[in-house]
Amino acid sequence: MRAGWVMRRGTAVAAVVSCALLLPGCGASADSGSPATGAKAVSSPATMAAKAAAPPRPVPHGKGSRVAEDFNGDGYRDLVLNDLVKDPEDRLGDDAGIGIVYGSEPSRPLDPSVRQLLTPARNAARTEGVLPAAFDAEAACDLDQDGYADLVVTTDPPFDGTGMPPVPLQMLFGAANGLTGKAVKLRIPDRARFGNEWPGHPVCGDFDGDGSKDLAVTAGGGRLSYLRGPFTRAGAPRAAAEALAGVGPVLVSPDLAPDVNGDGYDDLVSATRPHAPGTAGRGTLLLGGPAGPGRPGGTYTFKAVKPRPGGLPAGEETPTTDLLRYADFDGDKKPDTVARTHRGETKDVITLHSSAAEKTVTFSTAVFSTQQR
Ligand SMILES: [Ca+2]
Ligand SMILES: [Ca+2]
Ligand SMILES: [Ca+2]
Ligand SMILES: [Ca+2]
Repeated sequence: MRAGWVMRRGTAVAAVVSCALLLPGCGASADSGSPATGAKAVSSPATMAAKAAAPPRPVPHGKGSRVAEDFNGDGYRDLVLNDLVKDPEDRLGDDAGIGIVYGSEPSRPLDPSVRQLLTPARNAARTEGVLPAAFDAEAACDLDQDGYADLVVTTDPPFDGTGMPPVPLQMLFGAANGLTGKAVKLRIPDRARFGNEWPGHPVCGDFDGDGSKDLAVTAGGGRLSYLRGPFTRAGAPRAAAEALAGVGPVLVSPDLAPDVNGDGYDDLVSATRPHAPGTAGRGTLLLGGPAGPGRPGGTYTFKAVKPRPGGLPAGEETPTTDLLRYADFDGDKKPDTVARTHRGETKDVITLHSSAAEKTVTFSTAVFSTQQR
C-alpha cells in the first residue's frame, strides 16, 4: 500500500538504514529534550491528550466490504499508525505497537475513540518460541477474500545468519470486530524464494486480475516472489511460482490507484530505495497481466503531496510533518490527506484533511498510550 508504513524494513540492510524509523531513541530524530525535562513533567502532554480524548468505544461490527483497508468491514476505510508517541518516562522503552483508528461516517471520517492497539505480546506469532520485538505494518488488503481487510506486518524473528532467513512477515486477519487475535506467519514456498535475503517490501494487488488479492514480496538477487491469492488462514498463498527476475531491491505500491494503466490488472513499482509517502520519486513500473506482475512498463513517477502541518503547542524543537496517507477516507472518491506532525517521540498530532467540505479530524496518538496497554 502507499503509506508511511510501506517503507519499513524488510531486508537486514534496510533494517539498519531505517533505524531512526524503527527503534526507540536510536536516530537523530529522537526527542532532543533532555531527560531532566521529561522527569520534571508532572502530567505529560501525552497523558493530558489521552485524558482529553473520548474514552474508547467498541469497534462497530461490519458485514464485509470492498473498501480498501477496511478491517472491520463496515464500509469505511481505517487508519494504520506505525508511529505512536511514548510517555516521556518510557522514551527508551519497547516499540509502542501499531495503532488502528477506525473510519466513521463521512462527516467525521476517522473516529479516534474507536481504536485498537496491536502489540507483539498480544498479536504476534512466535518463532522458535520467541515473540518479535519489532512489529511494523507494511501493507493491507483482503488476502483471504472474506470482505475484511487484513494487515501484513514485518517482525524480527531470530536468525543465526546461516542460509535462508525465516520469513519475517506475518498476517493479521480482519473481522467484524476489527483486527484482533494472533497473526500467522506468511508462508513463502522455497521455490518462490531466491538467495539468502530477508523477504520484504510486500505490496498488495490483484496482479493477475482474477479477483483475488495477491502479494509481491522482494526475494534476493533482484527478484520478487509473486504469491497468488487468496491466502489460507494459515498464511499460505494459493500458488507461487519461481521468483521473478529484474526487480527491486524495493517494491512500492503506486500512488492512489493500484491499476496504473487501467487494464484491469494491478501494477507495482520497483525502486532502488524506499519511498516515503508524499515525496517525489521515480521507479520502474511493473505491469500486471494474466501471468502476474513483472512486465516492464517504463518509468513511474511518484508525485509530491505536501500536507499541512498540524498544530502542536510551542516547544524548543521545530516539529516535523510527515504524510501518512493520501487516500479516500470520506467516500467521495477523492483523496484526503492524513499527516502526522510530531516533535521528537513524545508529542504528536494526527490531522486528517478531508476533501469534502474541508472537514478536519485531529487527535494525538497518545490516545493509545494510557488506555489500552
Ligand atoms: Ca472500517
Ligand atoms: Ca480478510
Ligand atoms: Ca489475483
Ligand atoms: Ca495495470
